[in-house]
Amino acid sequence: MTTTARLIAFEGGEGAGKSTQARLLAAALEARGIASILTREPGGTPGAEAIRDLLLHPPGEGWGAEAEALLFAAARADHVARLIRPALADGKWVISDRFLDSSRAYQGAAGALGDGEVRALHAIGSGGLLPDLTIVITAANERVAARLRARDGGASDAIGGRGEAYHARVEAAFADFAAAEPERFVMIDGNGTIEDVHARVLAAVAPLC
Ligand code: Z5A
Repeated sequence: MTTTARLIAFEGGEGAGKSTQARLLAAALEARGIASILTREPGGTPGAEAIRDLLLHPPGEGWGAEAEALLFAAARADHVARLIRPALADGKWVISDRFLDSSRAYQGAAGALGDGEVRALHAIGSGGLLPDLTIVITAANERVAARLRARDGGASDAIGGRGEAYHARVEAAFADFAAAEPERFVMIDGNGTIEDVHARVLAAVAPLC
């Protein structure tokens, strides 16, 4: 099937179900004959995956707020230039598990940088590329905690391991972004079964197909 190439980003807090739903959406598009690639941030290219490791398992005393934001922007610049833009130019849909709005939420709203600074880094690094649709998945804290306990057994990385207040600011930031730009964002209820949530995602994406 011929459709306009689209960039779709999944966003939300840790364990909300983004990776699961990104995978299911890519498979559903393929089943309809829509060529798509599934990717993630930080990561998606060899260089960006190497930066991911530096970010999630920092050497030494860890990164300062500015260095962390620059590393996320650098990983995204490589990802956009080497994978996302070529795929879009090829007519493919790109489904990204996290993108710019994670930097706006984690390094901007919950961290030490302002939204203007995060967007300025994105303008320099990635030409300001924005998703056609950003799907924010939210789920009740206790459900998410149970999912993460079952999957990770309490282990976390440098960012997932930050305090509750930090993660609450991230959640609030995604809701604020969605309220400010309703044409680019959709909030999806991530409670219920994986299939329930997938059906909500398909309904949100249908107008773009
Ligand atoms: N970060 C940043 O600070 N700035 C940036 O610019 C970017 C990222 C791009 C990346 O870590 C970290 O980097 C992240 C933000 C920061 N840290 N935090 N927090 P990551 O990629 O390793 O982690 P994540 O993005 O938070 O993903 P995650 O922990 O894998 O969560 P998820 O993708 O939302 O969930 P999932 O893997 O789909 O599901 C989690 C488990 O729940 C799994 O076992 C599923 O089978 C299960 N699951 C999913 N959905 C359901 C439902 N509906 N019912 C029952 N069980 C379910």
